[in-house]
Parts: sequence; structure tokens; C-alpha cells
Amino acid sequence: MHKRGGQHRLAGIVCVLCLFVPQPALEAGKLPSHSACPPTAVVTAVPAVGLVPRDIEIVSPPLIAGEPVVGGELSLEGFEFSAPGSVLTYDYSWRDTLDGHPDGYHRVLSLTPDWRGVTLTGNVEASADDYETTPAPARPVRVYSRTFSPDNRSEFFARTLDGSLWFIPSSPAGRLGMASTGAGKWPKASEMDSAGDFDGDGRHDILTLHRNGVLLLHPGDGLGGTKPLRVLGPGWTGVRDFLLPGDFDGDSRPDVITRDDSGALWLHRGHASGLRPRTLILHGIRPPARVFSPGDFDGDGRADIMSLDAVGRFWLLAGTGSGQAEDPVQAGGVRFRVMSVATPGDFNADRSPDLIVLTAAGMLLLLPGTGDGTIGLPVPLGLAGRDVAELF
Ligand SMILES: [Ca+2]
Ligand SMILES: [Ca+2]
Ligand SMILES: [Ca+2]
Ligand SMILES: [Ca+2]
Repeated sequence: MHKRGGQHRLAGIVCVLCLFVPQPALEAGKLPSHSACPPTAVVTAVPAVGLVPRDIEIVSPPLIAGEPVVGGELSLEGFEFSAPGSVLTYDYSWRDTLDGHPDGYHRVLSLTPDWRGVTLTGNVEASADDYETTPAPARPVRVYSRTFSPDNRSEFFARTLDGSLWFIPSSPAGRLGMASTGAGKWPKASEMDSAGDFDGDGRHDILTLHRNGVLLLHPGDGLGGTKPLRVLGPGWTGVRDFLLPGDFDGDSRPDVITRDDSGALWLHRGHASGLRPRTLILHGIRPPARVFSPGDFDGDGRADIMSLDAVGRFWLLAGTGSGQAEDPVQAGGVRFRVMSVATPGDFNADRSPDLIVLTAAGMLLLLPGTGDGTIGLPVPLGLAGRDVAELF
């Protein structure tokens, strides 16, 4: 049972100072009368020479438990000190790489967005009577967020005409949070989509499709940028666009769905080192203005596909969970002339995935999913800048 030791530690410092205050010589067996120095076993045991250091050995240093992800918690665990015959108390401290103490002296540290990118280590000091060990440091960890924006909340992306990419997280109230931009320009792609975590490292990724028929994975680094890109396979010529439903066939690996020029939808099942050859999901959907995947829109636990027709109606093509889709059913009565559609997952934190659309008038609207496969009342989020070319 470890106690928080901050107050004990302070008392220890006061007592050490007391040793340097001139005091009458102690009679053997009697305690000092100075009121700031409570009697201790050490003083009574060795009265004539004051305190004798004891050995407190570090048997094992602490480990940082918990995932170092924004919104999570870290705690110091697994440490062991040895001091035979003494009752130990413990002090905890967290240090960043600049040796600051950003959040005081707690065993558990809550990670806010400010922590992203910071390398942290935790220390535990043990003390017994008036002696302390040197700090036992834990192996450092670097804090990341799963998303491209630091908040680790649902987000969508806006690509501008000059090729830069903005990450727009939701606010706690389900509105627009603080947008940030990634480093540099993105390669000119005919299609981009956010993949969630495509490669399984816990950080969200982006896929881009290029006119030369190459699909690229841009693995997110959890710090707002990307790691070196990977080619997911050539031979994507004739692919008009693609969508990322998560796991569409129920094997727990994320898949890719493509649409060809005839409007047919194809499933490319993910496996350990890439994608398997495509299998047909549906022949051409008429009229295929846009196709995208919101995740599980009807609440049956299986990823779904949606389409938007030329007159602005939304359709749900419910996934069967085994790589096929049901016939289209209209997803409620909303109807918009839409320039672009983003699939941010659950943006307003009511546990149902939502859509965000850019209207022809330049307005960003939240189209909340109701959880039963339909779209609820649209919520205006604000005006998009004139230079927004695409949402995803
Ligand atoms: Ca990833
Ligand atoms: Ca799969
Ligand atoms: Ca579903
Ligand atoms: Ca929602």
C-alpha cells in the first residue's frame, strides 16, 4: 500500500534543518525538546551523534503503466525499495525532457492535449524516517494522439486549393474545435480519405489515390504528421474513387472499397501485408454521385456504405458483415446540394456516426446519424473558407 508522501517529505526537510540549529547537548536516553522535530526512533537509538543514514535500496525502478495517448492516464507502478525495519513512504514526480515538473507530484498523470509530443518520465523516491533514496526513474514515454489534431477527438479534414491539409476536431459540445494544419503540401491526389488506424499502430492514417493508378498509405505519426509512406499496390487505374469502411468483411482487418467507372463497388480485403485481389460487392449503382462510408450507420455493429444521388438524397447500403451490402434504402428525408462529404465518425459524441457536408453555399453542416440508419436534423457548423477544395 503506497501512500502519497508529499507531506512526509516536507517534514523530513524541516527536521534536517533542525540539525543545524544549535541545541543543548542531549542527555543519553532523552529526547530533544524542539517542537518542530518530532521524536523519532533514529534519534533515540543513537542520541549522541544525531541521525545515521540508512540504506534504502532500489530493488526495481517504476514502470509507466497506461498508454501514453492524449485523454488517457499514466501511472507509476511496479517499483520496489528495500529498507529492512523501516516503514517507507513514497514521493512521485513527472518530468519532461527539459526537466520540468509540469504536473506536480501525483502517482497518476492525466494527459491533456498539451502533452502531445512531450517525452515524459516518472520518478519515485522512497523515504524512511529522515532519509530518502535517490529518485528511481522509469523508462521514458512519448505522448501521442491517435488523431492528426492534438485533441484525440473525432475529426475531419479539409484540403485547400493550394494543397495544404487542415485537421478539424470536434469541440466538447460537438461543434468545430480548433483547426490545425499539417506540415507541407500533400501530393496531388485524385482522391484522399482518412482511414482511421489502417496499419494497426494505434495512430490514424490517410490514404491517397493517384492518377497513375497507385494507392498510397500515409501512416500518421500521432504527432500531427506522417511517417514514410507505403505503396498499397499498383493497378488501381480505372478506379474512380475509394472509401474506407473499416472492417467490412468481419475479419477485424480494415478493408478498402473501390468504385470503378461503371459505378460498380469492389471490396479489397485487408491482410497482414496489404490488400487481397478485389471481389465484387455491387454492380453499378444508379446514379452514383458520391459513395462513402460512415462506419456503422444503422447500429447493427457492421460497417455500412452510403451514397448520395444527383438530386441530393442520401442512401444507406447496409453492410452484411461478410463483405456484401444490402440494397439501398433512403437514409431519411434530408436533401442537399453537396460539394463534399466527410465521415468523421461520431462528431457530436452521442455514440452514432455522423456526416459533415460542405454545401454549395459554402456552409459546413453536421448531419447527425440517429443510430438507426437515418440522418437527423442538420446542424450548421459555420462557413468554410473559399479555398476549401474538399472535405474527407
Ligand atoms: Ca496507423
Ligand atoms: Ca476486413
Ligand atoms: Ca451497419
Ligand atoms: Ca453522432
